[in-house]
Amino acid sequence: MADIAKLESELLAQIAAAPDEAALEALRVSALGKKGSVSELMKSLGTMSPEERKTQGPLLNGLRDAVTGAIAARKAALGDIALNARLASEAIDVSLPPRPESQGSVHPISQVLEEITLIFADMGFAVAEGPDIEYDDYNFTKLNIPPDHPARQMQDTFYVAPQGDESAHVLRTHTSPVQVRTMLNHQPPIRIISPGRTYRVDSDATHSPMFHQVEALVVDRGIHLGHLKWTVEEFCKAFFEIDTIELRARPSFFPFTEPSLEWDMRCDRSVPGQIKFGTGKDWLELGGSGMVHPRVLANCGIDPARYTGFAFGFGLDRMAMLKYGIPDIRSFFESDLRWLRHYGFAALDIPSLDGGLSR
Ligand code: FA5
Repeated sequence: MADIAKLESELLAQIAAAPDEAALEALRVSALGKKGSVSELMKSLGTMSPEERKTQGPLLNGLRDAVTGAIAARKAALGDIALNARLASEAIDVSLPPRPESQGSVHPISQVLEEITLIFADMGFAVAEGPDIEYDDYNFTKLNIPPDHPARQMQDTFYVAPQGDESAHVLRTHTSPVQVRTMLNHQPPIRIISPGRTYRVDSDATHSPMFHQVEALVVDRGIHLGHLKWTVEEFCKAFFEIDTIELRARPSFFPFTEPSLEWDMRCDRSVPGQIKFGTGKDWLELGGSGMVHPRVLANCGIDPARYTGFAFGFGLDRMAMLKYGIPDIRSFFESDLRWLRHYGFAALDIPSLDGGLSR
């Protein structure tokens, strides 16, 4: 018994003093391995008389458990020590000035987002936001797309695991659920844009599984299609930085707007690799829009007998591609520094309506 207690205290002292994981592993093998000191003692149980086994068995089991527990505790402590040492050695002082040889630049998506926000702020729009992981109810049902409705197939959806409550969630397939969030929380007048990330099961040169949209929503008394047309027109003139543009509205279908329209802008693509706006015989697709469906207003607590509204949703990445001549949407998200140096914007050149959006 004295031997067991002595062995235990020796082993526990060695374990506590083990300087690293390799030394700890060597100790584990020498105590608990096939031929380890503790294992050998455990084997001797088989040669003992039943009486001896009754007294020695619990003592030996206690020894084995104490050594196993001490090794696990030391292993966790050594892991913490290693992590803290790594955190200390890799610490970055974010208050240091930038190195002159590594100049950062603004990503074209951030630039375009800044430009669009500025244009709409000038027209009196506030910016509203919503989460990337959205209620299925807000992404679809409240927007007049009930479960099992074929319109759900218009957008290939990433469904996500339950988020700890009863509600079904998705990665939002468009920025339109921000309309729902805004209307549920505010009565008209409403005038918002909501730029942000959106997700669909989609990937090629003009489609990305993660992309950006900007949504606009206006709800008030007497809002009509003329307001929608004027807003799209003014926005396009400011964004593409040209005074004359020609827009074309095509009838379309979205379950959450009635009537629904898609907008095209006149352009000239006769010179390969170039695009000129406001002239030419080609048309460029901008995005979808329409008058907010009365059922959507009612679903969100707004009286459709008193109020009407318009909404539109444009692809922000596509607008950046058009404005800055970027041929492939996937390159936005490849984190290639050479690409960013070519297409990026100087960090301190903040866009302004009078100083130039894209200087
Ligand atoms: C919508 O998402 C509607 N929520 C737009 C809307 C808002 C209509 C308000 C009416 C009222 P659509 O699925 O057409 O519509 O997408 C809008 C734009 O997002 C497209 O014109 C396109 O520019 C962009 N887009 C769609 N899928 C992708 C993708 N996978 N990658 C990049 N851009 C995409």
